[in-house]
Amino acid sequence: MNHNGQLVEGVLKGDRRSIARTITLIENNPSEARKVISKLYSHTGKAQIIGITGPTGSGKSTLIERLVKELRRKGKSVGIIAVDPSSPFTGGAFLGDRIRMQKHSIDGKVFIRSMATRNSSGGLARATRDAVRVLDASGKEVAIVETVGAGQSEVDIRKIAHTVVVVLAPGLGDDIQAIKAGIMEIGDIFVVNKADRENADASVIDIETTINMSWEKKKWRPPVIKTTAAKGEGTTELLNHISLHMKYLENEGFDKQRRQDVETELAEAIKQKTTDSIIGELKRTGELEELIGKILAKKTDPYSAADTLLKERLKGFKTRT
Ligand SMILES: Nc1nc2c(ncn2[C@@H]2O[C@H](COP(=O)(O)OP(=O)(O)O)[C@@H](O)[C@H]2O)c(=O)[nH]1
Ligand SMILES: [Mg+2]
Repeated sequence: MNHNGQLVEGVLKGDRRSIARTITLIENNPSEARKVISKLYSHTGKAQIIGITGPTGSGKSTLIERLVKELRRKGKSVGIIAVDPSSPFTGGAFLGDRIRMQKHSIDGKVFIRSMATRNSSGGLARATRDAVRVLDASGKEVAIVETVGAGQSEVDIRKIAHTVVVVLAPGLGDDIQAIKAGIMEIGDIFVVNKADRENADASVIDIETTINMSWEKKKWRPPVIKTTAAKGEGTTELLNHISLHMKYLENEGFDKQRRQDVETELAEAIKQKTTDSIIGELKRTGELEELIGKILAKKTDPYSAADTLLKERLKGFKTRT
């Protein structure tokens, strides 16, 4: 069996080293990783995927630690992917997360992994989605993805998670206003963490008011839950609401959403593949250099050059690009 085959077998057995290596492959060698993901794909779709997002410092990691504890108590296996674009491997927050989470990783039913921004333009989003698939295929019943919210991350957590939990904290002041603009549409559940602070109730009312303005009747109405993650308070209620949301999804337009996601992903894969092969060939033949020269000399322009190139190579496709 080749190396990829061993990885696939290992992941399917839930072997943590294979899971870790596959995620490393996803980060470092996307084209090789695609082969592994292709083999794992039919084994995915079973895990419940929860996105935890919100500004740095609101208590996401602390909350996740509590959720994991409760899920473990219920006997569920859990995988966690922490995406933190601001802190790669030297970041304090990352180390803090790691040390706190370590308690759980001793337990064989919990897998924790952090991912950092490496290659831009969709790279991290794709890597995160595929990493979640690895956890799913490995048999983790719940996969939790931690991301920094509101336009600060290129990862669109809505496209990855079944349920998106937005974690805010009182006392973020004006930040809350700015954050709310981008974050209100993405939350299925809102959490006001650090409820031990005095202005927690004001934050809850504030968020409730905002939800009431945008919420369309008959649709899921995002609940607002107070938690004190530091003490483990409110986490049971949060888990209950996550389950309720999952039930809601099972009854409502869930499939339609997934169709849309698959279409987007397929389109992305086609784009990637065609771009890679066309650019690759142009580089090999030296045509790319030649074209760049012509564009620089104003003999042609990037649009016309692309049109001419594609006309030849995409014969048979009727749609104009
Ligand atoms: N007072 C208070 N502090 C908390 C609570 N939850 C987390 N914190 C603290 O807030 C800081 C940021 O927490 P962290 O989980 O790393 O936030 P993240 O950046 O959103 O992942 C840490 O110092 C936590 O100990 C809470 O419920 N109450
Ligand atoms: Mg964190």
